[in-house]
Amino acid sequence: MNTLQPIAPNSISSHPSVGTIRNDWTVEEIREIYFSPLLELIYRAATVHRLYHDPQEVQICTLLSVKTGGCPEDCAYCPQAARYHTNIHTHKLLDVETVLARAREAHAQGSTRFCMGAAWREVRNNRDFDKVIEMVKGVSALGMEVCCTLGMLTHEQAMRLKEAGLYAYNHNLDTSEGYYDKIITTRTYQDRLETLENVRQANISVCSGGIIGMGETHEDRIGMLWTLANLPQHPESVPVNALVAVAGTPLEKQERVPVWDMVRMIATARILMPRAMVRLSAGRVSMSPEEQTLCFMAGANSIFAGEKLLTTPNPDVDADKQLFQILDLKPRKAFKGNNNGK
Ligand code: SAM
Ligand code: DTB
Ligand code: SF4
Repeated sequence: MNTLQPIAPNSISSHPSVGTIRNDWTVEEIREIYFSPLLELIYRAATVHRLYHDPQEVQICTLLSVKTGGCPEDCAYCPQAARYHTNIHTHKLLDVETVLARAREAHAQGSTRFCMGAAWREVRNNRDFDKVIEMVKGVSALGMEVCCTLGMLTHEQAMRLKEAGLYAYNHNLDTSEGYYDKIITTRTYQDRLETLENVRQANISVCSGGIIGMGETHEDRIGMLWTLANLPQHPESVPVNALVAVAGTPLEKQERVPVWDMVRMIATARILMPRAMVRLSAGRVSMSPEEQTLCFMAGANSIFAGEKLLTTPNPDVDADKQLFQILDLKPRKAFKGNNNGK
């Protein structure tokens, strides 16, 4: 007789709402998930992950900074804010052809999503925006999912990007509403939510997450997840970034966030937003292959590949290839529905 109980009756894995899509999570429920025993949390997240995704598939995205540095904002983590003295190579908007050449390279390396970032507070209706529109058209024509992160966006600008073929837009909440003004004072949480709403209204896939390791509390992390998971529709992509502490920024002295916190954050995001692609984003360069594996086990199914994120280093392409081989992971195809047909 087998007396082993695979799931303890009072464990979170047997919770009635495991794997259901909900937009009415309470802070208390999220807290309970976030603080549950780590292995139980990972198990539950892995279970939810398997209900909605092929666990062997990981989306490979490539980032390119199309306009670097000189940003008027005061985001305390960001090496591109003009007011901090960081050692980055600034440049104005790249040429369309340069960007398309990089996108073709990324595509040849197996990347299916190409994300272009600009150090802007917001999009302005000028010639630079016209150029970005051409970039979007060009990348889209390569058959890649094209994504942009350009700062705040109006409804009209979102519509223009959509018409050009934009697939996704990244705009992070970064942290909780309560901690937000410790990190950024030059725009509000409400501004961020409005941009996300404009993106959603234009029928563009929403990519929104945040950063941990900026001195926030666990409650702040729970608060950010609460806001994301209770949006009228969950973001299709949720990047979880570990702060990359860059010399010259106000957060330069922050200690590296423990991997356990990344795992908790990823697992909780996976349980709250089962259909989303949860992206193990910035910070991979200081994580061992084993630590990254724990993140995949906890439900991460997307990474940025390539030697650089926007301005900071990322793991070697060869090291990533090796890890994919060891774990038997395969790159996810472009434009695959987020619900994996279920
Ligand atoms: N300027 C645009 C904006 O703020 O939306 C787009 C680019 S911005 C660099 C994109 C995101 O990168 C930020 O919202 C933040 O979450 C992330 N990021 C920036 N610097 C980071 C750092 N040092 N460590 C981790 N994530 C960072
Ligand atoms: C996201 O959440 N992380 C990426 C992407 N969205 C744009 C950016 C990470 C930037 C890390 C710091 C840098 O390289 O400048
Ligand atoms: Fe500017 Fe974006 Fe960096 Fe903030 S995160 S300083 S808006 S580039």
